[in-house]
Amino acid sequence: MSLTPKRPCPDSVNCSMNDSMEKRIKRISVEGNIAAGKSTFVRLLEQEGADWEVVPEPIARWCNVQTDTSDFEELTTSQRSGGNVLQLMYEKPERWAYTFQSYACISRVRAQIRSANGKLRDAENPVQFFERSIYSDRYIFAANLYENDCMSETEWSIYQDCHTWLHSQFGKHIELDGIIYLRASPEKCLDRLRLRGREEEQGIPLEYLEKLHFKHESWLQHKTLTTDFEYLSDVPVLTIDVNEEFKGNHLKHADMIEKVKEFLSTL
Ligand code: UDP
Ligand code: DCM
Ligand code: MG
Repeated sequence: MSLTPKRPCPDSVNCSMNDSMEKRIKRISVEGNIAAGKSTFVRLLEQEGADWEVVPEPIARWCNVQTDTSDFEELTTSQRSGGNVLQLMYEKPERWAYTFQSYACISRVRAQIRSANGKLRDAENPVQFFERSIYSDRYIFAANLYENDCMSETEWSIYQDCHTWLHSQFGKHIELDGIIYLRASPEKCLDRLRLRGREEEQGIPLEYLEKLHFKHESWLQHKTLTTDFEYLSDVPVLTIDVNEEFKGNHLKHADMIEKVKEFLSTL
């Protein structure tokens, strides 16, 4: 058993007065292609017990952009309805990719930081599971859009600069101890994407999922992707094949939970 924590305990956000007990939250990101099954999987984890907390991707915000509710006191219901920046991005990526990716990253940081709160205070072995991370935002999605000419050089430079700054400010609250990679073929993801039927995504072609798949593979399988965040290359990865159905299969659920527990015990 290692006596040196891989990630130093940051401060009061995650370490209460029990610092002396070296009680700290482990943070695990659940990564995977669009519609691989991440949300389904984290819902299973959430049911596992009081020591485990889940931070879902703030997709609702992306489909209905809102400012603080107090800003809308004078507005009617229809005026309050926010824009759907996910839809805008898929309809016209060269116009909206930068806007979407900036907002996706900021809203994710906000959700993940807000979550470091009371629920886990009394947990013996507190774990937070994030649905994706700011690393996949940048190195999978934003990079892919830039490489496919949906962001200009200037937009890409600004995005990277802001991302690096966000990490320098909030990194200590959202840095990862482990990654769970839900691995599925692009074809399987396309099936599930259609099954889920999120309207904004129905025009996504297989080719787009293939590009994202190869990026996930080079990051988490082949480990050939380099990032600006040195610690990331040493973060352990648990890969779970999700090509086979697991939703509603209790035997499979138990098996997956067991794998996660085993993985956590090594961190
Ligand atoms: N799904 C399924 N079988 C599985 C896992 C997922 O049919 O074993 C379905 C799930 O109900 C949803 C779609 O696949 O309709 C995408 O799953 P999810 O939203 O969990 O994927 P994510 O995009 O979060 O990775
Ligand atoms: N998404 C994106 N860029 C990001 C993060 C997410 O384009 N940085 C998109 C991909 C999906 C949706 O948002 O359309 C997230 O849903 P899912 O959980 O299905 O991957
Ligand atoms: Mg999801």
